[in-house]
Amino acid sequence: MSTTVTIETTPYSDQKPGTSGLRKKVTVFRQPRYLENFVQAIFNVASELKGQLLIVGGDGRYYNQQAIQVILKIAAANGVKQVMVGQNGLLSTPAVSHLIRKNKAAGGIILSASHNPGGVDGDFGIKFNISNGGPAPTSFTDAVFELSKSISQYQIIETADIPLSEQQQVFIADMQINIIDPVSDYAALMAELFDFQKIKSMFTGDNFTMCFDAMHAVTGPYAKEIFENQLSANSGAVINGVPLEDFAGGHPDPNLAHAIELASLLNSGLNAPDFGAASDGDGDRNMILGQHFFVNPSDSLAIMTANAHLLPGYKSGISGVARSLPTSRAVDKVAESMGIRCYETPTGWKYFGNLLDDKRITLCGEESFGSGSDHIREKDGIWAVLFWLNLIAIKQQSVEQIAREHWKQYGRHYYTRHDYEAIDSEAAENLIQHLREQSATLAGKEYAGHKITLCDDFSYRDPVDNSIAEKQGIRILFDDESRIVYRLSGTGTEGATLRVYIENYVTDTTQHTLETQSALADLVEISKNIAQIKTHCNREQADVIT
Ligand code: G16
Repeated sequence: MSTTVTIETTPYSDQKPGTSGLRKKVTVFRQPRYLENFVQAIFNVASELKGQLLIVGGDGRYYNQQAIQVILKIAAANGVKQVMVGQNGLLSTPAVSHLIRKNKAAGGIILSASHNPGGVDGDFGIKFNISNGGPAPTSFTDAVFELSKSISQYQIIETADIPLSEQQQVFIADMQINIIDPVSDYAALMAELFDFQKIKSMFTGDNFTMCFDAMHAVTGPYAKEIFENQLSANSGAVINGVPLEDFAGGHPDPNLAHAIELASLLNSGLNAPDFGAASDGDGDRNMILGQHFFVNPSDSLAIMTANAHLLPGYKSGISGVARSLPTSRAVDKVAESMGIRCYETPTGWKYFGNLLDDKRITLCGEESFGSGSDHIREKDGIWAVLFWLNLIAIKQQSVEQIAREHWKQYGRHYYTRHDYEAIDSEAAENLIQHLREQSATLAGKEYAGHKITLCDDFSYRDPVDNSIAEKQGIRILFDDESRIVYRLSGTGTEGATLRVYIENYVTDTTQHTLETQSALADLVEISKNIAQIKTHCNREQADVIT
């Protein structure tokens, strides 16, 4: 017989969620009552969960299954009526978002630290999604943080762990738990949005080949079912497809620095696959590659916007688009020519939720390898891959041809992000503060022929609920449509990460074949000078350049 017990606890002071939930080292999460405190704080704030359905799953990283057991027992003690859990504790972030919406759940808890490394000494994370399927807004995460600082007890049902390896129905006290296939509902949604028959014919009839790198993270089972089983892609189309607790020691971040096996395959000459893609730990990010060709995520959003009407799920057109502040302004050019609204939001998918719910936008995306649409309320890695596959099948063009034609029509935004990682937090804050202080006086100044027209600290008023987000990044606009943005990452777990985003807009097609870093070299130097990066952070060069 299982009974609810109340456990006395002491609060922690560091449970402030960042850009996307609470992310910390596993060793931090494993401190006594650390996870329990945070989960109880979620249930206290999300009182709507009582008597309702909750979705729970994660990216399979170390501590995923242990955390799910704790969440189930606390959920039962807090009056949740029913929980859906992915088999083996696995659910991608987009799949959770879809399951919340499809089953009218009151919310979902996702265990993931996204693209951060996993394992005993790696990172872990937890975030709450609300009933629209999207990440909880800042007002919610602020309330959880406030509560976590004074929490004195939590409720839990002390009972044996629930086996998660079989699809079955079990109970903890009165709470029903359904352990479900993580893939099938999500795959069915994808088949509604895209022309699976057309993509399949490309694989079976045209000898088209692809390689998808699941990076030993959550998308392996999704990719195998959708690409290999349903779309008959070439055998071996999915690599690193078995989810592992430590991602085989890798960094499940779909970019050229971390998806090295995939990148070298696509650059391997005559036998290279026609199309390459990768996703991250929890399956919401994507990287798109052609043979010897990288699609910048900001360009990907612009190309999707320009072509969405060709795809079944979007044939009635799109209402508008949104991008985060640091995402390049390539999509703005498309929106302008289509006569639709383009919103600029702070970094974080949560800011797109209201715009999607209000039907102001259909597509949205971020420079951080994220794109998505109104089909769910999270960014979606496999969705982006299917979007590109469907587009290639329709246009019968290579990835590179599609991108180059796009640049010809709309101009090219050369774009790069320079990350200075694990710098001293105080030094990073000082650098930003220094920029803020300078901002009023920078307009009008000229650096190597680029004249500054505007410098400010970006703030955003949500047009739907009028909430305001301030201090979201320093942006510097130049008169030739080039731009530099500075902000501190909200997802790291060590010190601070300064991100510097640099772009330049070029309409002359004869200048569209330059190597990105050389095309932006002068602006990179300007970005170092204006922010005095060496003085503040003692760094000559960025640690990661994407
Ligand atoms: C999260 C957010 C994204 C954001 C990204 C980068 O992605 O969901 O909206 O763009 O972090 O954030 P930052 O620059 O603050 O590190 P993910 O995939 O980590 O959940």
